[in-house]
Parts: sequence; structure tokens; C-alpha cells
Amino acid sequence: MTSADPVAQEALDRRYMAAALRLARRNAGRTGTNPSVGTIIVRDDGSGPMIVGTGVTAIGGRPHAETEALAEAGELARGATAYVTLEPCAHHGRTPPCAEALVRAGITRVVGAASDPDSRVSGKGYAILRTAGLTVTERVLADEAADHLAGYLIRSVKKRPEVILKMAYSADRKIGRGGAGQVAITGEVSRRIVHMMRAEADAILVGIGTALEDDPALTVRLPGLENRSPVRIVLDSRFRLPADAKLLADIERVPLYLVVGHDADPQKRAAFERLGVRFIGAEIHDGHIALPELLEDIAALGMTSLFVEGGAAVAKSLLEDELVDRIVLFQGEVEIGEGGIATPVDAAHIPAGFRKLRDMRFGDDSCAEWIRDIEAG
Ligand code: AOF
Ligand code: ZN
Repeated sequence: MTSADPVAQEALDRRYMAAALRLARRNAGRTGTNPSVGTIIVRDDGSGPMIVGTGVTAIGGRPHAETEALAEAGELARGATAYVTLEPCAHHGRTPPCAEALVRAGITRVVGAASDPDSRVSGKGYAILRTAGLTVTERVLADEAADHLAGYLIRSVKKRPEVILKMAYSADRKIGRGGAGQVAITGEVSRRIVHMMRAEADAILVGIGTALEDDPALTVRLPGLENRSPVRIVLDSRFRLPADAKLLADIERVPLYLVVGHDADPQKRAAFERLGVRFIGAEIHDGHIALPELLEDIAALGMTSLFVEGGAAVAKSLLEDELVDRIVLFQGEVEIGEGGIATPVDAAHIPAGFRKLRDMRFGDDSCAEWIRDIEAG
């Protein structure tokens, strides 16, 4: 499927890649250390392009997207174009390499978005296709793909998960009021959006201050997405979380990790372990958890994206250590006034190195998102 008109072809390529990226989102957060990839197979018998196969990386990471799309297309793959959001793999896993499968199925053109930094792939996937005589177009919607694959790419390159910092603050830039428990800052639509963002992450992280003050559950509670809750991680250097915290209520369904010092009280730890709590031991310097090392340990557990929901101290430390990759800020209309805790970051003071990705509005709240390019630090 190649059109004689290169401009029309380019527009078509972008359209199908956009669809493949939307497809890839479906399993985001559910494919383990494997990225969620989308594949769309399109053929044109002369009467216009037609989708004959679609695939997304399966839950758990296998089968790969290409396997599923080729199975659906069957013989119709012969002479067709495959749109893949990530370079097809070149290594033998549970199945032969996807690049070889595309060749064998008779695909004649492959359009790719992101290259795969995995050393078993990294250019070899595209090379297999070209050597076999297929036409390959790379980097179609590459920025959008890098945005979608950020967790996977950052873990591959930096050996730590993507860190997404979410903060919600009031009209007067406060994130809450000390000792007042959870304060409603944003509205119902924003709450739902946050739950959707949680569902796409591998883990949600908060500091012990937030855990004690708000007593949050940190689960996804949206109709249809109830079983999409990522694991929860609490930074608790002095091991202060009480056993009756809401975070322990749903622990069989949604794991809870406590990050404590290596010297944490072994008896209390054993008691919590019996309740199902998991532990990550951390280096602690002057009461502060060594964050770069902790993030490496979290990546080693197989997590590629971390959704950080506060509080101010955790946000400040992550920003100071330049460990934040994405900032999502919600601003509500309420005023908190006297005694409120100032937000450590607001839309007018985004650290250097970030660029704004989008501005949104949810009900009465405004929301904006910034990312830092992977190369930047
Ligand atoms: C693809 N299509 O849908 C995905 C790919 O553990 P394995 O054998 O599944 O290999 C994991 C690697 O496969 C991962 O690091 C990345 O390079 C690639 N993921 N490749 O062709 C897919 N999810
Ligand atoms: Zn593959």
C-alpha cells in the first residue's frame, strides 16, 4: 500500500500510526517491563486502504502486538503495510522475532514510530526488514510514541522508572492545610482523570506525611477499571504507618510496599509482613531516603512508571534531585487561605528543562502537563 502522492501517503501514515498509538494505550500499565505496543495492518487492493489486522501487546507482555495483528490478518497480510508503534523485535522469545514474522507473512512495507533501545533489538529489527526487501519508514509520530513509551524508554536508558509528579493546588496555590486531613481542592472530573492516570502507571508513590494526613486508599475506583489499581509505595523512613491505615485494607488485591530504613524495627516489620505488607529497604541520610538508589530498586522490581501523588516534601526532594520526568498540575477554584501548605511547584514556576505538552480543563479545574526530554539529564 503506497500511494503515488507522497503528501497523501504521509497523511495516511500519520493517521494509521495515531490509531496504532491509541490501541497501544489500551494495555498501558499492564504489560510488565514490556512496553505496550500497537500494530495495525492495512492493505489496499485498489479500492482504498482497509484495516485487516490489529494487535496490542498482551497483558503480561506476551504475545507481542505483531503476533496478534498478523494472526488476525492471515493471508490478507500479503502485500500489506504494518504500522508499529515500536521497532519490531529481533530476538527469540516465546515466539520467533516479530521482524521475521512480518517478513514471513508477506508484509511489504513497515511504518514505525519509536526505535527500541533494548540491546537485543536496537536497529536490528528494522535491519531484518530492509535486508528482506521491505520498505521501512521510521519515526512517524515519533514524539507521540516517545511520550506514550516514556516509562519503557526511561527504564531502558536510565535504569529507573519514569517519575510522574502530580500535584493539585488551590486558587491560592496551597495543597492542603496541615492537620485538616484530606481537603477537596479539585472537582469530580479531575478526580476521575487522576484515577485514569493511576490506572496507566505501574506504581503510585506518596510520602508518609500524606499517608498519615489523608489516610488515602490510592486505588483506582472507576467503573470498569476497578481491577486496574497499580501497587502502592509509601516512603516511610521512620516506619510510622499505623496498621489500621486504609492502605492496608485492600492489600491482597492491591500490593503495598513500605520503604523503610535497613535498620527498621524487625518485630514491627515481621508483624506488617504477616498482614501482607512488602518492604523495600533504603539508605537513609539525615532522615532522607536516598532517592536515586531507591528508584533503581523500584525499576529492578519491574516497574517502569511511578505516579507520585505527594506530599510537598517528596515532590521537593524529587525535583531537587532532578528525578522528575513529567509534571501534571491541577488547579482548582477553592481558596485555602491562612494556614495552607504552599505547593512546591506551580504552573508559573516549572523547573528548567521541561516543556509544556498540553493544557486541559476538567470542569472548573485547569490542568497542564510538562515533560522533560529523556536526553536531558
Ligand atoms: C515487539 N512487539 O509488542 C513488544 C516488544 O520478554 P520478551 O521476549 O517479550 O521481550 C521483551 C522485549 O520485547 C522488550 O524489551 C522490547 O524490546 C520488545 N517489546 N516488541 O516486537 C511488542 N512489546
Ligand atoms: Zn516482538
